Amino acid sequence: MHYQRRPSWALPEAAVTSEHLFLNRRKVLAGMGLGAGLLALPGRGRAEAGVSPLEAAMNPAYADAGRELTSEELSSTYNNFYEFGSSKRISQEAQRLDVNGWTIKIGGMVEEEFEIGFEDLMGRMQMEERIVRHRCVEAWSMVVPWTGFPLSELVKIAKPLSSAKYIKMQTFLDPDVATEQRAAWWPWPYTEGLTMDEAMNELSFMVTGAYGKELHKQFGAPMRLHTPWKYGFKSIKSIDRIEFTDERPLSFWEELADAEYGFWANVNPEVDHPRWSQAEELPLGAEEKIPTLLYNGYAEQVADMYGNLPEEVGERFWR
Ligand SMILES: Nc1nc2c(c(=O)[nH]1)N[C@H]1C(S)=C(S)[C@@H](COP(=O)(O)O)O[C@H]1N2
Ligand SMILES: [Mo]
Repeated sequence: MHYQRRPSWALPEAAVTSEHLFLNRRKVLAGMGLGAGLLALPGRGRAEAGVSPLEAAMNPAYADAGRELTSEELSSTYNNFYEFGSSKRISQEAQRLDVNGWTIKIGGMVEEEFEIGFEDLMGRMQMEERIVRHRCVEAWSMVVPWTGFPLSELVKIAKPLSSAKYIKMQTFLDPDVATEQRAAWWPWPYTEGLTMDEAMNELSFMVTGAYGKELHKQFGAPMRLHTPWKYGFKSIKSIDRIEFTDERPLSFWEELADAEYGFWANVNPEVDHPRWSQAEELPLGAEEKIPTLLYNGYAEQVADMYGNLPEEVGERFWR
């Protein structure tokens, strides 16, 4: 990757943060038409424009999550990435992941199957930044500034057939690197899926960076999904395979415990997990719990999609 600026890891933390916030303020202003030509060039991909993740323009619709940003120190040292172990402290283990030469296979019900290099894909995308809430099914939450592009843009490149009803995504499989993948009781590789409507929703986001830097490995480098209105386990990390299908994909946690972790997993404070309440959540670093919101507070963007769901989905829709 050719960076216009010094890579972020070469900067002391304090400098990174202030520079990052400074850039964002400029870009939000520009996005609202108040700045002086500082917005990233519209219609141009990252490689073409020769910009780094630091250059992504803030999406003004998601410039403020209405809650305090979670510090990078906390969010990057408290992770769920079971490939590297079932504790939250896997950030060191995850550094074993090698993202050089990463490719993504795209197949199933598409006009033509293909494989694309991560760098290539990035070059074709208009990068943006969004600050969004994340609610884990375990009742902790965080607010992170992600960089990336809408999943819908990737779907356009993939050219699914009109008969495709779902998108299925998978994480890499490499037990040499991910030690927990040697344990046979897990249904590796980690798999997740969305309906095509959900995949095309503006909130479905492919994350390739966080806090104005390249994505840390423990966050799911080089590319992970983020669906902020669903419980966190839907937001699959380190994706290397995408398939379009007319059959509902069976996801990792659903296969393990379908009474607890369903396909839909939409956030709802009124439907408890079988073993705990979902009414509240504890933001990482906070002392006190806060109320959990319907669709994690994103009903405006997503509620429309669920008007005609069949009765039999019932409670499963919320877990
Ligand atoms: N491949 C993979 N993706 C995953 C997981 C995982 O174990 N493996 N955990 C999920 C869960 S439960 C959550 S809450 C989020 C955590 O993301 P974070 O570590 O960036 O906070 O990632 C999700 N994506
Ligand atoms: Mo989670």
